[in-house]
Amino acid sequence: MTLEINFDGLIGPTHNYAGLSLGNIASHSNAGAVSSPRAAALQGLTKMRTLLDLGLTQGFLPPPPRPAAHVLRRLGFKGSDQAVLAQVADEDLDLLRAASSASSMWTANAATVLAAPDTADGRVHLVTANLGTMIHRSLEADDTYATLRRVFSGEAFAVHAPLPFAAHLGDEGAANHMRLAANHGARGVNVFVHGAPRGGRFPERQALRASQAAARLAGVQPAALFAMQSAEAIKAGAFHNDVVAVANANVLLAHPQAFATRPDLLAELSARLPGLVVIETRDLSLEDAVASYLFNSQLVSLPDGDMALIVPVEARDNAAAWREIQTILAADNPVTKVKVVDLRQSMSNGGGPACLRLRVPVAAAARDQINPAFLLDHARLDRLTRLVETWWPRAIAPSDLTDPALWEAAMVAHAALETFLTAPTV
Ligand code: SUG
Repeated sequence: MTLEINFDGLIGPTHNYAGLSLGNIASHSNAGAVSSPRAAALQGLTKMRTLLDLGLTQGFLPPPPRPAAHVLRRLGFKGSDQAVLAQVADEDLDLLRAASSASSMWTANAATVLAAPDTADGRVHLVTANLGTMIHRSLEADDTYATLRRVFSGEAFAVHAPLPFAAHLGDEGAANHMRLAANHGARGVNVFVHGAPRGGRFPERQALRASQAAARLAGVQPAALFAMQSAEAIKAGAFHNDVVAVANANVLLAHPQAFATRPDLLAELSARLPGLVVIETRDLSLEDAVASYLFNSQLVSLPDGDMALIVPVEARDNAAAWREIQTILAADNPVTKVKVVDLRQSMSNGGGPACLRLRVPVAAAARDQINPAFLLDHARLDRLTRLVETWWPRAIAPSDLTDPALWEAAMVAHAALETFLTAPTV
């Protein structure tokens, strides 16, 4: 029996609104606001609890140390962590902001995951994303690679290093990849969604060559499909495909303007996957899709075989999106349940339910090879919640990013988390 495990990013102690992501409307419009790392992390943990309560298996990935003094040292800054940070605060505030971002929380960008039935050697492949388009995100890649090797250390997994960093090889991981299959254990069709330099006002982050490399590294078979994002979707603020489409097992939920190559893609998918269910919204503008994050819902298979949509409160509060959700629930398809989750802290930086999780499909033997420190049950979730309540800062204003007291508080929080990870599991 193959299960899909959702690994959510634990939101880190420096979560803040620095407006770092061009083309991400929420990040842009909340630039300079006061964040609450503690509330953000608790909202994320409550989402994880919702999934556990639905009977699903839940894991998490820890945030890398931020501010990232260890990365700044590679740029020539010297001395203790505090000395490095003080020097960067003085010389290059933008660099300090990039090094303070807690953006690793959006683990849909951590790696592209290729399921064991679809790979040449029958292992689960994780290709760490280089996130090369945005400086603050690119600083995550090496730490993410180390974390993935720590979590998925068994031979059932192949964890690949990030692709070389180059504008032509931008790779944003699972946010631009969809797997469609009769079920999680069956051989599937892998769809890689990419952009291209088309002269639009926003960057197109995923390069076709990067997607091709991920498919090649894992030996994806049968041949993967490559689909171009529509320029209109990117222009409306869909900086990743998972802002306008989500797939689970044999169901594809998408905005009709998600793909530049929609007719070809849908025809090819239907030919390859008998039993494919395509749900497209009927009356939702791209603007409402981006504002509500309806397509950034998690679409999950429940133990009883039905599917649930885990939607952000913004999708409930957007009249057009909520109507579409009711239509989906009433129609003849596997989606029978909706759960509404409050992720406002993450949403204000453009991260919805699906951004916060990396899906890893595993058969029982592979499941046993996952480092148990990164799997959660209710007791461990309670412990993690208490840890966040104790150590995570309550608020970060933009000016706090240069405050040594914040750096110290973040280091203490990271150390407490490391103790949690290395303490015997309960
Ligand atoms: O890369 N936001 C992230 C949001 C990523 C969402 N992930 C998926 N769609 N899968 C990004 O744009 C904002 C950080 C800031 O502005 O401080 C940010 O990086």
